[in-house]
Amino acid sequence: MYQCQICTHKIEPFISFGRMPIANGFLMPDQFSEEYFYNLKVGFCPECEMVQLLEFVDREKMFHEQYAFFSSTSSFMARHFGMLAEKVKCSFLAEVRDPFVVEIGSNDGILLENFARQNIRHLGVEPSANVAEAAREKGVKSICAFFDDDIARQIASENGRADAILAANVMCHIPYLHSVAAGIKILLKPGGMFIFEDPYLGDIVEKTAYDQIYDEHAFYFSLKSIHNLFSQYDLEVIHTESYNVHGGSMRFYISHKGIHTPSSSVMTQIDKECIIGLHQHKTYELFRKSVEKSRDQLKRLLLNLKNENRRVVGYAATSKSTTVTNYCGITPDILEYMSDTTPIKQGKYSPGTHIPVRTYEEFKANYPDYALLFGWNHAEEIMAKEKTFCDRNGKWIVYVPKVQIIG
Ligand code: DWN
Ligand code: SAH
Repeated sequence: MYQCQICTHKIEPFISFGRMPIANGFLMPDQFSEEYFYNLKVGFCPECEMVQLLEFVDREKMFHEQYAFFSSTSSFMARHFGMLAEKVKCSFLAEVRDPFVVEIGSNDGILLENFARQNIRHLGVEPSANVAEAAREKGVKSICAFFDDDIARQIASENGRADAILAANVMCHIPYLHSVAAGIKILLKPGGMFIFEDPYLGDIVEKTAYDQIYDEHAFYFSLKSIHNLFSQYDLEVIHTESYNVHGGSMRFYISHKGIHTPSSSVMTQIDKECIIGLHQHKTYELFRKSVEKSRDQLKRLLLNLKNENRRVVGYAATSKSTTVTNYCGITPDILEYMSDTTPIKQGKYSPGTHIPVRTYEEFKANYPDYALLFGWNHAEEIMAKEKTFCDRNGKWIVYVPKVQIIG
């Protein structure tokens, strides 16, 4: 029996992807024999409505001094975070003397650099030492730590409380969310705002975006599950916004209870969640069926191309690709290599399936017949820069929201 991480109620499991390696555990051949695996399974808590992993990987195995994901690899995301920073400055910092901004999971400083440039007091909390160092090199103050209530207390006593606490694509990575919520309660000024965004459960379900499910993503949030958690700490969701980044994300604005009147977005979103059935187990059973269908279609398509002797390579060695390659059985005989712009991944091999990861220059120098778009969430950015690939008859294979060939 599995217990909910949030409310301890019994969880209803609904999908299992089998044995999985660490999503960002790109490795060298001499490490293959010691590769770490766990069981990737997901369940729904009928009590507090949190969708969550059933088995967790130790955080130190995922977030360390060789973390492979650098946020600044997407120029679209840099622009997205630039706009978030402007919004925070105008809406929440403009009236404050000497404001202070904290970011949880600040990675290479992609968001905080927008505050650092204007000498706005800030602090990033980032446990992966290599990306934290990249942020420092940009002038972004960063401490190397996992955020929790102890760190929150320490930051508040050394710097005072924060006017804004920001967190992008990190809250869903933290299994011990009670400690995080307690930390927000301690660190946030009475009139301050906690703003976080993560891939949204409604989008994952509606688009069959099953590759958002991997070790780092402990939770898949709905507004209802977020409300149920934070209300226990006298914190309330006062506004939500949807964005199309990372395949569909929800931004939550949270303040101390009773300070702001919630906007109409909150009730509207709760109603929408009811309509799409995020509160019902049967929605997740249907999701599982769609995932299995998607896997079978992608596998069939790739095997057909292999039989026709077509060259197929992966485009972007994303964390998400680890779920797809391992779950669908995509091996080096099917996929020649994966192209990626991140130096730390290049020359290594994909977790579990051991497909070589090569440079982007290699892709450009010798275009394949097909590119399997593992970075489908960046499709607009990627397709805009890959016009020559299409002009030379190259085709894209995408699998979200459905398996299809484009071009
Ligand atoms: O939640 C998470 C999100 C925010 O980022 C983390 N757990 C880890 C990571 O997930 P991901 O690896 O699936 O992220 P992306 O942003 O979908 O993919 C990034 C990878 O794609 C990088 O290795 C760089 C690569 N890439 C590329 O090769 N060419 C990306 C772009 C935009 C490109 O043009
Ligand atoms: N905010 C960035 C990075 C997201 S990747 C973006 O949106 O692109 C998730 C990041 O959270 C990683 O850099 C990881 O090291 C960090 N992280 C994981 N657990 C954390 C925790 N408990 N506290 C703070 N950061 C954490």
